[in-house]
Amino acid sequence: MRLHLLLLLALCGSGSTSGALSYGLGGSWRIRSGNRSLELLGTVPGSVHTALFQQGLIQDPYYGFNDLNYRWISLDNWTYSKEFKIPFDISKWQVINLVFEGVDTVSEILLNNVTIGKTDNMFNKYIFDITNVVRVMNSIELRFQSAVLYAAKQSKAYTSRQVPPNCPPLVQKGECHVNFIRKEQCSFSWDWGPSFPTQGIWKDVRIEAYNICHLNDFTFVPMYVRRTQVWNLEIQTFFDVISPIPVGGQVIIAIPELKIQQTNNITLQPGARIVELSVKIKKNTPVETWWPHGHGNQTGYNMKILFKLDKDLTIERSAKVYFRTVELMEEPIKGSHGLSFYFKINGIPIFLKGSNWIPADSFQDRVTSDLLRLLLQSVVDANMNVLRVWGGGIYEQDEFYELCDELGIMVWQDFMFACALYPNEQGFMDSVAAEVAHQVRRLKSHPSIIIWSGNNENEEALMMNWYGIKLVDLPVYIKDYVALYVSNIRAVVFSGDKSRPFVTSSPSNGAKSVAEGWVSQNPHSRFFGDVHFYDYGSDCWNWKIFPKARFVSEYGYQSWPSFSTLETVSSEKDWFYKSKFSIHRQHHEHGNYEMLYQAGLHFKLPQSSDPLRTFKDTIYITQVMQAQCVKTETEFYLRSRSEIVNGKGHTMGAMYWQLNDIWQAPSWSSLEFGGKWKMLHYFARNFFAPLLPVGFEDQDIFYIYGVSDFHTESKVKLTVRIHSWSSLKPLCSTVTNPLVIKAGEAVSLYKEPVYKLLKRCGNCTRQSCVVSFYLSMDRGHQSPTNYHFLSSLKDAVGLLKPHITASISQQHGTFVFALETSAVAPFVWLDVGSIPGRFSDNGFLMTEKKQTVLFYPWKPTSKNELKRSFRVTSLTDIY
Ligand code: BMA
Repeated sequence: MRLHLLLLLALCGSGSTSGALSYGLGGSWRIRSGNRSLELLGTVPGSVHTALFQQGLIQDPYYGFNDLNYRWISLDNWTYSKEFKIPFDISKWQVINLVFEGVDTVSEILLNNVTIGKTDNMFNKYIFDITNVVRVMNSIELRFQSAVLYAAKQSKAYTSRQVPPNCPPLVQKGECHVNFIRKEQCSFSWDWGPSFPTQGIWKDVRIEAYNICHLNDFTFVPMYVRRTQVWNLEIQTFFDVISPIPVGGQVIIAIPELKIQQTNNITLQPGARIVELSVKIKKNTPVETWWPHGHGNQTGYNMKILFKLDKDLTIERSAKVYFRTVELMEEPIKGSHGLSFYFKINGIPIFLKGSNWIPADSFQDRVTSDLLRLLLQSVVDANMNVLRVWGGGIYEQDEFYELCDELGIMVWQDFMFACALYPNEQGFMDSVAAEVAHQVRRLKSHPSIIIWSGNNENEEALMMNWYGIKLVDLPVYIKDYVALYVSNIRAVVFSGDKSRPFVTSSPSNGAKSVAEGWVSQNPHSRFFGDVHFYDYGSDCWNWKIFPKARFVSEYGYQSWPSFSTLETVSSEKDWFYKSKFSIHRQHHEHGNYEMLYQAGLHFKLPQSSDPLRTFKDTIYITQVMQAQCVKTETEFYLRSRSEIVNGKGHTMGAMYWQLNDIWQAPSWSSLEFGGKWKMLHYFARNFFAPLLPVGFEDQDIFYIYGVSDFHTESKVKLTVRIHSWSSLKPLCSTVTNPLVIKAGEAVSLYKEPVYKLLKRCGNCTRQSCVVSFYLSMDRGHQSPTNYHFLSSLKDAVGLLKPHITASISQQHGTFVFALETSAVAPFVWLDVGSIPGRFSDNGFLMTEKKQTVLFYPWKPTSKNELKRSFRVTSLTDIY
C-alpha cells in the first residue's frame, strides 16, 4: 500500500481529465461518540460540533458559556463512517486512490475493515492507494482521537525537554499542549477566541481512479528576467506515471490574450514525475502586471495547458496567470544604522497598509464564499492592500487566495506556528515538512502571496525568554528553533518556491536575525525587520509612545463588538460590563479594565442610570477609544515613511491587529463576527486613504504632513479650519498655496505654534476648539477630512448635546441618510442594528449642519426596516 502525502493543487481549475475519474465522498456521513451513546448524521466537509448543532443535539456552541458546557465534545473520540457504492467498473482502473484534502486531525482510517492509513496533521493532504481494498460496495470509517487527549499524550511521551507553554493562561479557558499537535493552534483557545478543538473531515474527500498516468498537481510562477526584460513563466506538473513503459506525447500551453501558444514534446518516465516547462514571453508582448489594490489593476490572463499523450490520453487544465514581481528590500539607509525593510512590487516601493487575518470561525465549514467575499471586500473598501494570514490559525481555503488575487490584497503568509516552542522529534519534523511542501505547492501560483514567514512571535518568545528557560538550556532550544524553521521549513519552502522572500519569524530582524544565527538578541529592534507593538498602559493619544520602526506588522487595542452582535449569544442578565458573561468572553487578562482605563484618559465614561443604556454606551466608548488609538498610531507610522529621526524611521508597513473576529467577543478586531464594521474599520477607510493629511503636535507646535500613495507627484492645497465646539460655523479657515507631495512620500506641509493658531482664531482655547483639515487636488480629488483635538474631550468646553436627525431615502440599491445636527458632534455613530451592510462613513466629527451618508446593504432591506433599527449616538449622548 502506498501513502503519498503531498499531492495535487486545487488551482487546477476546471480542466477535464480524461483517463481519470473522480468521485466525491462528501455529503452525509454517520458520526458516533466513543461509547456509541450518540449517533447522528453529519455533513462532510464539517465537524462533530456543527453536526451536533445541526441535528439539534446541542445549542449554538457560541451562545453564552457553551464553549465550557460543550468541552466534552472535544474530549471524546468520535468515529465517522459511511457506506458507499462505486459508480464505475473498478476492474477497468489500474490505480484507485482515496484522497483527503484535509482531516482534523488524528485518525485511523479503515476501508472495508482494513486499516489503510493514519492521519495526524490537519494541514496535510492525504492520499491512500486503495486499489486492492476497494470493492463495489464499501464501508469506510475514520476513528478519531480527541485532539486534546492526543496532544497531552504526545507531550508526556516527549521526555527530552519541556516544550513550553504547557497551557494557555487561565483567562483563556483553553486546553493544553496545542504545540504537540499539527492543528489550528488557536482552536485550543486564544486571547480573542474560544476553545473548540474540533474533530472531523474538514475538507473534501474523494476517490480518484486512473490508468497510465495522472496529473496530480500543476503550479506556475512568472519570473521576470530584468537583464533581458522578459517574463519567464515557470510551470511545474506533477505526474504519477503507472505505465511500466515511458509515456510520450505533447504539451500545448496557450495564453490566447497574449497570443502565446507553445508546443513541447514530452516523455514521462514511470514513477512519480515532475515535468518542468517554461514559457518565455517575448520582450514586446504587452503584459499587464498585477498590482496591489490602490496601485493599479489586477489583470490576469487565462491559460490552458493540454497534454496529448500516447493511447489518446488527454489531460487539460486551465488557470489564471498574473504577472508581478516582489522584492523584500533590506538595504543600508542614509543617516541610520541598520537596514530598510520594505516591499517593492513591480519595482515600485509600496507602503503596506492593512491588518492581520485570523480564522473567520471556529468551525470552518461555516465559512462560506459569501462570508469570505464580504470580509475581503471590506478589506479593500477600507483602502487596505495587505493581510497577514497569521500563524496561529489555518492556511486559508483556496477561495480566500483567489479573492485576494482578484481584489489586489497582498498576503503575508505565516506558517502555522504561534506563540510557543515546538518539539523536534523526527515524526513531528517529517509531518511539518510534508505540510509545508503541500501548502507551498497549493499556494505558490497566487500573486497575492508576497512573502512566506516561518512563525508568529517564536523568535521573540525564545529570545525575550517568555517561558523562563534557564540560560544554560537556551542553546539547545535555539538549536531546535533553527532545525524547525531554517533547516526544515525554510529549506522545504525554497525547494518548492524561489520566487518570493522568506523570513523565519514575525517579528524578526530580517537579514540581521539571519546574520546573528537566525535569532537576534532583540528581535524587535527599531532598526531592522518588522516589529509587533502593544502598550495598553500609556496614553495612546501621545504618538511618542509608538516605535518609529521600519515595519509594524502588529499593533492594536481592544474594543467590544456592537450590541446587535452580542445579543445573538446572550440574554438580558448578561448585559452589563461586569456580568459573568462579559468577563467570560474577555480572554485577555485585564482586557475589560484596560479598555475603560484608556477611554477614561480622554473621555467621560458612561453614567446613565439605566444599566442597559450604560452597557450600550460602554460598547460605544470602547469603539471610540479603539478607533482613535489605532488612528493615532497608524498615522504616526504613515507619516514616518520618508524621514529618519535619530536613525529611526523609513517606516513602510502598518498592519494593525486584527482584522476579523472568530466569535462574538471583545477583541482587537475592526470587523465583528459576521462582518459588521466597528468604528475602527470606518476610521481605517480614512486613515488608509491614498492621499491623507496627518496632524500632530510636537512641543506645542502643530504640524500637518501630507502622505501620498500615488505613483506620481501630487500638487495639493491644504485647507485648515478651526471650529469652536459650541458653533457650527468655523471660526477661521485658511487655504495654502499649491504644495508638492512626491510620489509615495510623506512630507511636512504645515507648521504653526498652537498658541498662534488659537490667537489667530480669536477667543479660542485648547478646550473650546478643534482643528479640521483636508487636502484637495486639481482634478477634484480630495483627501478625507482629518481633525486634531487640542485637548482631551472630557475637558472640552462648549460641547452641546446635539439633536441629530436623519431622513432616509432609497436610490436604487443604496440608501441615503440625510443627517442634520443642531450642534457640533464628535464621534457620530450611525447604527442599524443587525441589518447587514455598511455606511459610506461613520464615527465622524460633524462640524456642519448637514451631512449625507450612504448605506450599502449586503442583503435586501427597506427604508422602513432601516428606520425602525436606526439609532444615532454621539459623544455627549453618553454623558
Ligand atoms: C499578538 C498576536 C496574537 C495575539 C495578539 C494580541 O501577539 O500574534 O498572538 O492575539 O498579539 O495579544
